[in-house]
Order: sequence, then C-alpha cells, then structure tokens
Amino acid sequence: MKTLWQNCHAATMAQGAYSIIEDAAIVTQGEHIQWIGPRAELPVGDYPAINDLKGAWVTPGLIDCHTHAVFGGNRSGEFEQRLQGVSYADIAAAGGGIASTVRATRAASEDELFASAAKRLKSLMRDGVTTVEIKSGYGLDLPSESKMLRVIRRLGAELPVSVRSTCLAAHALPPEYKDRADDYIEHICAEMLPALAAEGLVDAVDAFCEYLAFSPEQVERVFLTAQRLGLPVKLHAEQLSSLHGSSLAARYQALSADHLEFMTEDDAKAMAESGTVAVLLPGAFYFLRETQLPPMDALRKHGVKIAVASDLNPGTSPALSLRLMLNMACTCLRLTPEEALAGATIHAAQALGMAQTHGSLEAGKVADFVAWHIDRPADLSYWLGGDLEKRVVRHGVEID
Ligand code: DI6
Ligand code: FE
Repeated sequence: MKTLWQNCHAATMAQGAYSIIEDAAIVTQGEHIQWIGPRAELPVGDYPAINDLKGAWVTPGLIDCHTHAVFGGNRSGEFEQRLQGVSYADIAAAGGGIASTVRATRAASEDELFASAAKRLKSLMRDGVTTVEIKSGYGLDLPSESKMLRVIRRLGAELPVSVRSTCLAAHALPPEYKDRADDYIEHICAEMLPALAAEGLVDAVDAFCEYLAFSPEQVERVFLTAQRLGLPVKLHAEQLSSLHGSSLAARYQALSADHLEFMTEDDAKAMAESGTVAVLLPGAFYFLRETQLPPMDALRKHGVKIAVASDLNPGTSPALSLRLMLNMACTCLRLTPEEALAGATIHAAQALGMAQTHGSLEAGKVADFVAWHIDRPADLSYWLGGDLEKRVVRHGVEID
C-alpha cells in the first residue's frame, strides 16, 4: 500500500549529518521508503493514504546498537555498595558483578527472562527505538546462553522492534572454569559458538577484552572461530584499560569496537581503515563515574564513524532511555547533538551491519521513522529523557 507522509521536516541523517529537508514529503510503499524529498517535488500520482504530520520533525527510527537487555535480577544493591566506596572491580573480584547476574540469569525461566526484558525494551521503544541489538553473556554455559539467545529471538518476533542478537559467551569467566580461562575459551570455540550458530541464534559475536575479563590472545581465538562460522565480530574494548582490543577488532574487520575510553590514536587509525564503528556508551561512563574520556579528536580526525548506545545492563548502565544517552554523549563525552543523533541512527546501523537498509531516510531503505513534535533535531539530545510526543512508523506501519 502506497502512503504519503507530509507536512513535516526531515533530518534524514544521510551521510551521517542532519541532511535536512524542509517541508518534506515521504512516500512509503509497503515496508520501504519509495521516495523522499521536498514536498514541492513530490511525484504526481495517486496516494491512497495521506498522513498529515502537522509540522513534525521526522528522523530515522532510533537504533540502540549495544544492549544487554536480557538478564535475571538486578544490581541496585551493588550500586549502593559502590556509592559507599567499593569499586566495580572489587565487587567483581568478590563474586558479585557479572557473576551475580549470571547466577540470577541461569536460575530464571525463559518466560521470566522474556517478561522482564520486554518491559525494558518497551521503555527503549518509548524513545522511538525501532531497532535494538541484544547480547547474551549472562549464561556462560551452552544451555543458558542458548536460553538467552532464544529469548532475544522471541523479543524480535513478538514486539514491534527489529532485534539483532549477539553472542557474548566471552563476557566473563563462569565459576566452573575458575582459573581456567583458556579452557573456557576453548569450550566457547569448540562447542558453544558452533552449536549456537547452527541453531540460527547468532547474528554477531562479541567478547569483553579487559584485564578483568579476557586477553587479546583469548579474544583472537574467539574471533577466528567466528570467522570460520561466517559471523561478524564486535568487541568490548578499552573500557577500563588499554589492551589495544580495538586494533585487534579492526584486524578482524569488526563491525564495531565499543566503550573505548582508553583507546589510542593508533587504535583510531586502525578502526578508520577497517571501517569499524566506535560505539560510545555514555551510560556506563557516567554510572561508573569514569573520568577518562574517549579520544574524540582522534576519532574525528581519522574519520571513525561514531555510534552512541545505551549498554543497557544491570551492572554498569541500567539505562532505559536512549535519548538520555544522547544527552550524556553531548554533556559527558562532548559530542554535538548532530553527532549524537547520527550515533543512534546511521552509524548505529553500520555498527550492526545494517546500514544498507536502515539508519537513514533514503529511497529504498526500510520505512522505520519517527515524527517528533519538537522544535528542531537538537531537542532529541536536549530533553533529559521523558516521553516526547511523537508518532512511530516501523516497516511502513504506524505503531502505538
Ligand atoms: N562491559 C560493560 O559495561 C558490561 N559488560 C561489559 O563487558 C557490564 C556488564 C555487567 O556489569 O553486568
Ligand atoms: Fe556492554
């Protein structure tokens, strides 16, 4: 069905900039954008359905390209501890942190995990999110990782949001493998990834490269396995220290390297050459009270594409609003509102390998967009969360 959307302005985000069309018109045909341009140039034709957007600003549907939205329990108790001075690393070393979420996630049923994650996703969707990536990584054994990934697939099937699933089996060392990290990596490579990929549960493979998680050598073995399975890779890198995981990710043509506070200019060069997106996670930066900023100047100078995501997870970023992350990207990490919006649209799409079809308003792309009742695009990074008045269209169909 051909539909015309008009009486709006568009921030198309083509080429990673606002790329504004004033007094725009959008023609959708089925799930796709068939035409977009100034209303004065609208092709003459028969439009069986016409939508008046009443002066709204239309942007691509927002894309949250890094979340851990499926998990059991929560860690507000650890938040209280950290506020009394215990560090994230201390809590992890004492068996809390990721390990405590692993216990709760293993104990939860698939339905329980689905129900709690669905609530969190609905919160993200109230911000105009139409695509979200969700990682496993709180199961850390084959049955529990498989359970998480099935929940992730089910979220995509049952909610009006496109979901990409990432296997993060190399997130932390499970208790059964205490002091045997290499053996766990071997188990991931020989058993877990091949089995999970064969079940069709994995769109990409991620790992946590950090002194309190896995070394670059261990990560490389996971990447080699992913490569053999034909799966793209991503990496949590340079969050707490500099191990040059981002350069390693670039050598494997990773879709993205994420966090990056401690990355160097050489890492930025390597990422620019491989087209690896820098995913910045201001929620974790803020929540851990980090002080080391990612090197924005080096990223800009070398032309690395920058995305912004929520990192929604129970330990370091219990973030239920992607727009709040856009604000924090501006205030804490010094992005411009235009960079932040590109980071949650076209560059986020690239970080998921979806830039051919998603992330900008262009003819031929999927018709995922939001018509916001705002004064200008910067409003999206300006308001601190809250439920802005808007209409959300996904696959050419308006959703509530
Ligand atoms: N980095 C993060 O910020 C999250 N995982 C990761 O590798 C934290 C996950 C957690 O603390 O539960
Ligand atoms: Fe993360």
